Amino acid sequence: MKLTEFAFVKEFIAFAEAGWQKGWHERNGGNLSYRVPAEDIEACRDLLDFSRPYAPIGTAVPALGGQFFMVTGSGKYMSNVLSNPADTCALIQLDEAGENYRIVWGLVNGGRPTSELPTHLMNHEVKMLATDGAHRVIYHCHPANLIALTFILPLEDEYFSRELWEMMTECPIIFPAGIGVIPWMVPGGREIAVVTAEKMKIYDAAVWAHHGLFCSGADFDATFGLAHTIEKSAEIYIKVHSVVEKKRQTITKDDFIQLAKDFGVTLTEEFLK
Ligand code: 2HA
Ligand code: ZN
Repeated sequence: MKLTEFAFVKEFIAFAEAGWQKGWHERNGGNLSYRVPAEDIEACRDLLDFSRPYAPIGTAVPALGGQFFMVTGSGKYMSNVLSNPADTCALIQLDEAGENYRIVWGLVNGGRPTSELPTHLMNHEVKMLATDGAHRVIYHCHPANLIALTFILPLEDEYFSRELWEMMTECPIIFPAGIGVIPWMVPGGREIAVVTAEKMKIYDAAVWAHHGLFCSGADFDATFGLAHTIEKSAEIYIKVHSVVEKKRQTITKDDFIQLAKDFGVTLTEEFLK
């Protein structure tokens, strides 16, 4: 059996292709990572090569020490994952300290894991601890409508959360905590990773102003679904405000309270002003 025949790798590849089809991954934009369960690693261990050297992650994620992650490669195109996963993706293992990684499969023509590896791993650490190990997927994409909103709305969690909730009735059920907003920062390093991980302690999604979106989820479907919902909601905002300056009617605070009650979700109260 080849690694690409394992269910988790097939799902990873299908996810990358779906994101590409959505138009969220121009050129080498965006990246994806999956914290692989220990039993899957046991099942594919014979296919892994543990001879490659360790390299620094650029940050420390001690709670993730020893774990394995499927990641897209730095500079690789999401559009090529389906046709050539072994060239575009890697399975990496962290050392026990969670400070270095080594490639155990993939990137067969050279290269490194995603340039956003510090943010991916710091988000994985935060979400693993916050969800008792449930969350395993971290996804970064460049969806146009959400990025457009970062030029229009105040860069505050409250504005983004409330406006996105208002655009589609099921949004507050899908992201009841809301969404975090991070001002423009240089991507690719530890600094943006630290700020993003702080937001991910509270939310399952964070927007990087004028750049894109990060989402976390328990599985591939939930994570893709969250990104899709947020971007669709942003698209509705753009459509509405392309026609009128001000909404004629909307979902009200009382509507949100009723919705939360009936669906058994807790909405972040300060966003309901
Ligand atoms: O090019 O999206 O944020 C990959 C990225 C970096
Ligand atoms: Zn990006």
